[in-house]
Amino acid sequence: MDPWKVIVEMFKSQGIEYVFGLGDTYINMYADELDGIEAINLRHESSTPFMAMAYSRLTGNIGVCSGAPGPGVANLIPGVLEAYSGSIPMVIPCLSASRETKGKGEFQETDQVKMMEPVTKWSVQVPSAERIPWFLKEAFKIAQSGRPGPVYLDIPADVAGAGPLSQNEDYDIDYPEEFTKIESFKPVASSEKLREAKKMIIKAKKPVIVAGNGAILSRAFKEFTTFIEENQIPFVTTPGGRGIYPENSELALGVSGRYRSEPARKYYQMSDLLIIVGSRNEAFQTGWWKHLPGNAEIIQFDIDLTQPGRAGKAWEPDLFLPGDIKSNLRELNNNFSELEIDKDFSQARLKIINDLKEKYFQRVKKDIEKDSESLRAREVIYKACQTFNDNTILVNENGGQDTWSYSYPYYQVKSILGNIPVAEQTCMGMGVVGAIGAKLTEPDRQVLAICGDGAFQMYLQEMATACQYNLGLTWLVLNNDGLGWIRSKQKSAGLKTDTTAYKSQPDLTKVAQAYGCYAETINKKEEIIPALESAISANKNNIPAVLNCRIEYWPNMNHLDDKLKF
Ligand SMILES: Cc1ncc(C[n+]2csc(CCOP(=O)(O)OP(=O)(O)O)c2C)c(N)n1
Ligand SMILES: [Mg+2]
Repeated sequence: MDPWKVIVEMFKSQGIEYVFGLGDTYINMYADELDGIEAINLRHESSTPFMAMAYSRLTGNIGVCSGAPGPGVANLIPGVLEAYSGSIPMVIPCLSASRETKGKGEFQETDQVKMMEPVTKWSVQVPSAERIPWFLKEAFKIAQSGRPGPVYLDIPADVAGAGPLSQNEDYDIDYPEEFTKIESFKPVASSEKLREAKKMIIKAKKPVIVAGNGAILSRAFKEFTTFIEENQIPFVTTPGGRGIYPENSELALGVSGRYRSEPARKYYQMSDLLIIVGSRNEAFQTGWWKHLPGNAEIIQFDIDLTQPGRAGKAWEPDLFLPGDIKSNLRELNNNFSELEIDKDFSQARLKIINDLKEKYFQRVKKDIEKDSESLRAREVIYKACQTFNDNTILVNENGGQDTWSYSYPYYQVKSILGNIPVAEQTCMGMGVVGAIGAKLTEPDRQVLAICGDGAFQMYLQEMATACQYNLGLTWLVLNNDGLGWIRSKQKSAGLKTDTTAYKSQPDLTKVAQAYGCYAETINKKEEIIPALESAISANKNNIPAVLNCRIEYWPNMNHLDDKLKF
């Protein structure tokens, strides 16, 4: 069997359904008709890791992307960096220049392994065709074990049987017949530690859970549900943890850290136990490590043994539960039934959060109903959340506009896996392109990407991909004619110049129509809901939609009002 066929067969053995790339080299996964696995051709290599990330988040499976030798591989870097920071299991097999002619001025020769090293868990060159199965098997293990992440496999042309001088003798290799799905290792904490955790939980009067991306990565949906419902513990999530449990539920308080809203801030600050489930306590999650409630003890669940205390001494957990989050929560739920929660405590804390939420929700409603001359981002997002159904997948993008799509209750993620966030590197384009990957993976769910005009224009060529594959998703473009987030930073730093305004801006509605999307401009509040409904109808007919929302110009972060004061 030729090496690429072996690679494709091995992907199939892992249940991988798609590979994302560009069909531009004469020997790779895209050159042949693939049987049982689909090669999705995008318009730019930089988009391919974002598609793979969305696929992986929604399925829990390995994402696969690739680029052509030299510049094609270089174009993968931003997205692979994003996947590395988001702990997304990915395998990236790419062709490289033949070793037979190394150093002689071989076409597109460059050190691709070194390029990928800082942004992957493992970056390695495959030395011979017959070792391909071994390297792929290792890649599957490494990508999924411990804290997951991307693996880069460099396959020189001579190894792939395409060297300019000779065909490699080992070109015809055997497919390992016995090859089956590789499961990642799921270690569990000791039962003493789990018992201690349960004791701390029942003793606490105002515990709060902070659920992060790690909870999603371990697919702990069922176990998390049982855990919070049986123990009646309110929860916040990091952006990465959104979609672990519905936010339109009694115990939800929205997003933590930079984006938290008033009820979350107030309850969190009075809490006596933080239960951190799969979060690295990064700057955004912790308000730059300032949000730690003075009287709280900390329990931290994480698969990665380097996490405890990583955010600083104050964040050193009182109890660290190493291991797979799903398995640890399952053990905690199934054992220690003699340690019962105190119903008086749980009722008291529910009353606190219900009161906080009720007051805050009334303010939000008034804010939304307020008359305004200009179109406000928060109002568009609030109405989008009401108009799209509860099972919608919200895909976030980086930029000032995300202030509102992360803000509870302006947008509430109402379903399990109802959100694809950008990872901690917040690479612009992740959301714009990730949304296409989401719709491809989940064709029966509505997909809504909320993005700025800056991020949208970085990747708008992928509208063609969405049209080509008949993917009915909606991009809600919050268009403020420039890089609003940077603008606000420049203004608050007292800079006199504004280098962020787009003084020449195409009509994004016409651009989208030219690509084949349904598109509409929204200028006024009355236009919001009819436009959203038209987009949803277009999506039902497998037509992607772009809503070009001409939102107010905001020169500084005052548009956040008191909601985000820490
Ligand atoms: C690839 C990349 N380049 C630059 C940045 C820095 N950055 C963060 S937000 C932003 C502006 C985003 O503009 P837009 O998408 O229009 O959203 P807005 O802030 O206007 O709401 C920039 C340049 C980034 N996060 N990613
Ligand atoms: Mg903008």
